[in-house]
This record gives sequence, structure tokens and C-alpha cells, in this order.
Amino acid sequence: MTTAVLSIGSNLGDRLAALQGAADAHRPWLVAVSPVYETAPWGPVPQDDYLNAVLVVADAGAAREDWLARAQAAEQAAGRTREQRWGPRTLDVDVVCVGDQVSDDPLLTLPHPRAAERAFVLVPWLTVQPDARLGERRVADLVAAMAPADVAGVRARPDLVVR
Ligand code: A4P
Ligand code: MG
Repeated sequence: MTTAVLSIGSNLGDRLAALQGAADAHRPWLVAVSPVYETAPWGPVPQDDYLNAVLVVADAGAAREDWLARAQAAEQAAGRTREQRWGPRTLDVDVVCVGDQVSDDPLLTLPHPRAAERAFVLVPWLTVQPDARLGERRVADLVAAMAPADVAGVRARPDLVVR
């Protein structure tokens, strides 16, 4: 059995439809879907705000590579093309963690190397797994240690729901 946490994000086109598409693509394994958040863009590229959410998925038969393959299939189904690193995209699906597995493979690094510093990953994740851990650290502690402005940039959108 592997349980994985996936971060989903969109800032191009119909953002909510893209997130819903990611949930639909993972329907057979879907355990929980976080609320939707509108988030200030992270990283060096100026771009529009994202919608972000987190999916928890589980599959007794899945290896970690299967979660990456499923994530990339969902991106392709959303019409994702790979252009600029950290640039705008119809759908990004990142594998945040697969159980407590650790990997330094550049094709699938686990836990995701930038998840711990991203409020747009950690804040939604906490809503569905309040006791979540990222490596040695509690996600709640990571959020508590973040700059307040980073956390404030992650705004709940209760009017937008992914199921
Ligand atoms: N890869 C390695 N480890 C992983 C993993 N754990 N999960 C490899 C997913 N992929 C992993 O990813 C590049 C390569 O990383 C893949 O071939 C895979 O084998 P990519 O999706 O092709 O490229 P990318 O998405 O441009 O790069 P990256 O590093 O995933 O971008 P980020 O870091 O996800 O940045 N701001 C807000 N507010 N919300 C966002 O969702 N997203 C980005 C994208 C930037 N700013 C954002 C958001
Ligand atoms: Mg990505």
C-alpha cells in the first residue's frame, strides 16, 4: 500500500476545471480533497495568482513511479505543455510525498524538495491531514515557522469546490 500526497495548481485558463480534472483523473485512488485556495505566485516568474489544492491518494498496488506517471497523465489531459520552469501552467501536479519514502532521483525526488517552503502546499495539506509529517517535521510546525506574509498569501476560496 502506498499513500501519496499530491499538490495540484493552475493559473491559466479555467483554473477550477483544471483542478477538478486532476481529482477526476485520480478518482480510483482518491482518499481526500482539500479546500481550494487562491495563492500568490511563488518563485522568480511574474504571473497570475494560482488556485491550489491537495489530494490524498492511496493504492495498494502502486509504486512511487506510478504516482508520477498518473500525475503527468493528468497534466497532459489538461493540455499542459512544458515551457518555462516555474512559469504559468494549466495544471501542475507535484508528488509531495509517498508515505515516508525518501528519494534523490531527479526524476522523482521525495519528499518534493520545495514542499517544505511552500505555504500553498502545506496549508491545504493540513486541512485534510492535521497530523501530517514531512520527513522529520510536523507540517503544522513548518507552517507555524513560515513568514506570516507567505501564509497570508494563501487565501481560502470556499466558493470554489473540488470534489
Ligand atoms: N520531479 C522530480 N521530483 C518530482 C516530484 N516529487 N513531483 C521531476 C513531480 N515531479 C518531480 O517538473 C520537472 C521534473 O521534475 C519532472 O520531469 C519530474 O520528473 P515539471 O512539472 O516538468 O516542471 P515544472 O512544474 O515547471 O517544475 P517544478 O519544479 O515542478 O515547478 P514547481 O516547483 O511545481 O513550480 N505558485 C503558486 N502560488 N502555486 C503553484 O502551484 N507552481 C509553480 C510551479 C510555480 N509557482 C507557483 C506554483
Ligand atoms: Mg511540476
